[in-house]
Amino acid sequence: MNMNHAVTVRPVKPKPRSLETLNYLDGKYKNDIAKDIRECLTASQKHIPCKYFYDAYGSRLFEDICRLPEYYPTCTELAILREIAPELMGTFAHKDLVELGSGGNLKIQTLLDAAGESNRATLRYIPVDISKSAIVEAAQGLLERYPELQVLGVVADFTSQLDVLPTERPLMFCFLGSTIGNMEEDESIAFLQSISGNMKPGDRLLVGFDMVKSKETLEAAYNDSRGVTSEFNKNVLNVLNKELNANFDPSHFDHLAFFNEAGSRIEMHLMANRDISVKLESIDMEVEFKRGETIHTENSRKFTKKSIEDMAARAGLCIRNWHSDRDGWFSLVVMGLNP
Ligand code: SAH
Ligand code: AVI
Repeated sequence: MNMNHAVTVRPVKPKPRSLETLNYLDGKYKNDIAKDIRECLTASQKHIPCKYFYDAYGSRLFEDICRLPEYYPTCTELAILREIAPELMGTFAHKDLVELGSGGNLKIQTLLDAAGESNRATLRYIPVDISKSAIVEAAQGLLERYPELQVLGVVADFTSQLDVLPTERPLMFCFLGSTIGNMEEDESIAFLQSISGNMKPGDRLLVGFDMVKSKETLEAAYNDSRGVTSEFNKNVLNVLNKELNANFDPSHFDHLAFFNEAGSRIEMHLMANRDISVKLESIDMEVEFKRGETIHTENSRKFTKKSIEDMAARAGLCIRNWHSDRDGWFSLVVMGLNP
């Protein structure tokens, strides 16, 4: 061998795998929002489905909410996740990790770190979200951090399109952040049933639940002093302006968030601060608001151990493991199919 031509071999960092995305929302989103808003703004209590919060700006605002000192759910859930991640992920290989309503990538990083590089190289992470920008931004960050990871981003509505998900490999579904609390009770049971319809024996579902606690703590989390939650709430009007060619002026509405004890839920509303008339040109609609009238924009249900057990039973799922913080503010529950 001619040593003059010897080549120094250096370990090569694997090239980040590219992100594969499947978009099942093109076309559907426009039709859904037109139909939903026509119905919801003509109801006696005007309302807007909370999935419409999450355009690119709304997704970023939610990330800002997660960093607020008053918004305890994120840091409380993360602390529990850090504790249980080694047990959940230590042997997680050759499986799919499906995250419904994935948003940013902070929480999933905790699980992926615990999986370790050799497991990570065999698993596939499948984030599912209505917000394409959230999926792309989060996945790009993950691929930088874990070049060995395979990511399949799915842009879809998880309330109606779960059947598009691959199910051939063993699965763990994650539904974190207490997003389940943004559904009505019956809706959440139907949703859990549709997940269990995609599960095989041995598959798992990890769900985050925000628990009932003092009214003061709850209301502070949705009325932060920096006004980020207010901006998030009002942004839904910008979404309607953009998607339906409407002319809402968000400054004509005030943010309102309070704990409805009887319903065990935080309610968010937008309250008209004057008499208003709004045109939504794309759906040929005009809507009047009296001063003081509200648009109900979100419910965020708060749970007890009993309400969670009842829900799992009604959905035909069994609870395998239960994890909470010391104060009982948040619970992470591992569910499986009934034996
Ligand atoms: N899981 C993350 C984000 C929670 S925010 C966390 O725990 O911090 C709720 C997420 O669900 C947002 O990213 C939003 O875009 C998504 N989402 C809301 N409704 C949805 C729907 N119907 N289908 C798919 N994604 C939805
Ligand atoms: C995504 N979801 C669980 C949040 C919640 O707390 O209900 C959305 C949110 N709304 C206001 N602040 C945060």
